[in-house]
Amino acid sequence: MERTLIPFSQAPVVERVETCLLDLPTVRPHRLSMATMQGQTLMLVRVFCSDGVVGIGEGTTIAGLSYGPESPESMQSAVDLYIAPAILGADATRVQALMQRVGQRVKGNHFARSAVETALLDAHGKRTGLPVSELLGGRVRDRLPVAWTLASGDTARDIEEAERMLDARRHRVFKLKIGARPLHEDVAHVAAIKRAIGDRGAVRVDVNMAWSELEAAQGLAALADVGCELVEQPVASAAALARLARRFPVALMADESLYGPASAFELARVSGADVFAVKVEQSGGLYAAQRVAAIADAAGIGLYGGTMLEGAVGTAASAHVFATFPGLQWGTELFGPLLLTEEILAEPLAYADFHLAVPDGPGLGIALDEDRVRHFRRDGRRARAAAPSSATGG
Ligand code: MUC
Ligand code: MG
Repeated sequence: MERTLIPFSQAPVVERVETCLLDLPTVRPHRLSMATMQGQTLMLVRVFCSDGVVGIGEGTTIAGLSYGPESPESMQSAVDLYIAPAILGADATRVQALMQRVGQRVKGNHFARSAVETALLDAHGKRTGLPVSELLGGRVRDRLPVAWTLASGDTARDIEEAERMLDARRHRVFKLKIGARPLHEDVAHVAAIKRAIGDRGAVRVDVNMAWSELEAAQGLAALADVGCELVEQPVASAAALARLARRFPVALMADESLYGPASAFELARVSGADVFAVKVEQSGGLYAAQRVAAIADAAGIGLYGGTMLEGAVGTAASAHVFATFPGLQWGTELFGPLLLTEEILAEPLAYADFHLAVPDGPGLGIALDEDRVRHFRRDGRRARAAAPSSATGG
């Protein structure tokens, strides 16, 4: 059957791009080796197209500039000042071509670019009636196992939290954030939690690059002894990570060392990790995350679906991507929305029985609760209410 291509002049174009920052509280302070988070800031992007379709995307990082080179504010200005002008007026249906054009004009800025790519794919999915996972080649699973991060900073409180998650059948894989305390204290903390959980759950740790290579060698041996099954990014250097790999009976996972396909290729070339934590934003977008996964697959490296503690929009985008990975041997940690006290979707993402259901509606398959978004906008109602007496002062 012959198909008629839409003539270029009739293709919907990108008409307007809008951004805003949402400040949302977390359910408890979240302690990482480099910062303690009291809240999370989401940078939301909306892409308005001439056919009336609006796509949404999210750029989110951890603790301002503590985790990586982009902050919510830098993402917002990168989108407003550089990425939006590169796509305005262009065919909104050619998402890869649009992102190629963005890549020619905007170097780095992976998180900001990922947010816009998400919005374009959401729009195109809504336009065609297809979930983003299908635009990306098709999902191989409808639900994803979801780990939870224990990071209250207190061992007893973490154990109590893990017990609640197990009872509720929400999570049975626990990632512990360590690296801020002396090594022996961290190992005692991990040992106590593993002892309490026993065979009911798995324990992994994320050091967020806090250790020297020597500390890592000591730490990996001790952590393997207390039943920890995986250690994520213990050191900053990719070369040191490669030297540590397979010397200890514990899986070694790369996170911060992975920032797109080229770094994935280099790590795979030197057999630098057992597992890749694929993060959509860190990879540079949804397509780039799939390329990172393909490199891992080809190299026999296991896959894990990582998070930047995104809210619901970024989490849904990641879920669509991870649903397309042929192998997802280590599950995911797409729990970001559960760390926030506030819901911003009309219909929350569905977490049940240790899994997240991948939304199956068109695009990302989610809808924002616009009233709540207005409420939590940095320049919105809540911010105005908190401003000193100017509201009544005239
Ligand atoms: C990271 O480093 O992996 C993921 C879970 C969490 O608590 O922090 C993130 C970032
Ligand atoms: Mg990590």
